[in-house]
Amino acid sequence: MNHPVPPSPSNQPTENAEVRVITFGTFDVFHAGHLRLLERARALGDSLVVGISTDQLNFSKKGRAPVFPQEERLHIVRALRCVDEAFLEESLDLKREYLLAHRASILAMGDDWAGKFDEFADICRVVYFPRTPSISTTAVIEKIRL
Ligand code: C2G
Repeated sequence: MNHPVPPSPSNQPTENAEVRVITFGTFDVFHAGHLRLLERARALGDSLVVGISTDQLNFSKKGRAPVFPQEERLHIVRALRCVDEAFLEESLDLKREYLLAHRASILAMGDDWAGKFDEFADICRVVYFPRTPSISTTAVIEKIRL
């Protein structure tokens, strides 16, 4: 179930303003769960910008280097039809700066982050989508290892 946080005035799109959606992720060993998240996020607005975790940030988040280096993950995500723009996310602490810099109206994330970004409801709408069950980068890596 989506957990929309009530919209607030500041980044709210006026009548004809472009609804800019933003999301963040590592998107390593890209799979259908990642694609479904991006397509659902894009469908919320007029454009989608994606923050791709740097290799260093991923290491600090997950304690391991990603399989695909940041430039390749950035290239893959930028090539997707549902993605209008992508940039490298250097730190989890810069979210508010990224939201303002990209004039985001909506922040969309998978519900494994449910509630974690509600603090940004003062500048944009925050939406959490149900994760795609039974697929994850970790499970893909395990499968390949076997
Ligand atoms: N996702 C999903 N279903 C899956 C796997 C992932 O919907 N089966 C979603 C996640 O919820 C996330 C996005 O796909 O919204 C990217 O997932 P990850 O690459 O695992 O991203 P994560 O490491 O959680 O990074 O600043 C926030 C972080 O950068 C998020």
